Amino acid sequence: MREPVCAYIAVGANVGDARQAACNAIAAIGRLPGVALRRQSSLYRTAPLDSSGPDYVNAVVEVATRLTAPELLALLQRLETEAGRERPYRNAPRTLDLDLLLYGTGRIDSAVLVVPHPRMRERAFVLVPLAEIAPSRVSTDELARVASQRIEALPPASLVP
Ligand code: A4P
Ligand code: MG
Repeated sequence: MREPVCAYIAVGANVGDARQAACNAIAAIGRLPGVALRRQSSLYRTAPLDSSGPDYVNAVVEVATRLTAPELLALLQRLETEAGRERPYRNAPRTLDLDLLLYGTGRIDSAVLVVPHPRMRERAFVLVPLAEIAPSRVSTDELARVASQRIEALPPASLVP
């Protein structure tokens, strides 16, 4: 059987109850066959970047998986659809966006999957939560380059009245 691979997934939502959608998505990722949830970042409130609508809720999770990257992407896309995701146009506001950021040390460049995610290093909403759970994967220079993008950690749900 294939050895498990460490992968990182970005979770984003900005339509409806985005916080609940992100929490539900993280729980659902942990239930996927062939996927074990290893770490999850805090939830962050972030300003839309190249996108419209309300603030996003973003997070990053680390998983160990025996799935191939295309198999994992297919299951993530199924979770997006189950969460009511519609795709009227690129970067439209979304109930749930699940992007595969890193898959081991693998590099993939196919028509349907590019890994590492090509825009992840430009985005505070990816780099800040990734640095929280995998500090060795993000440099301080990279964090400095996105420091002007608005992002704030949300308090744990149990502290919200
Ligand atoms: N695809 C290729 N590589 C990947 C990958 N590594 N992970 C393909 C996931 N999908 C990948 O994605 C379009 C196609 O990309 C998929 O069919 C898949 O085969 P999509 O999710 O259907 O469409 P999208 O969301 O419009 O594109 P994408 O690439 O996810 O958008 P971005 O560039 O990730 O931007 N601002 C804040 N604050 N927070 C956000 O979360 N998200 C975006 C989405 C823009 N602004 C944001 C946020
Ligand atoms: Mg996406």
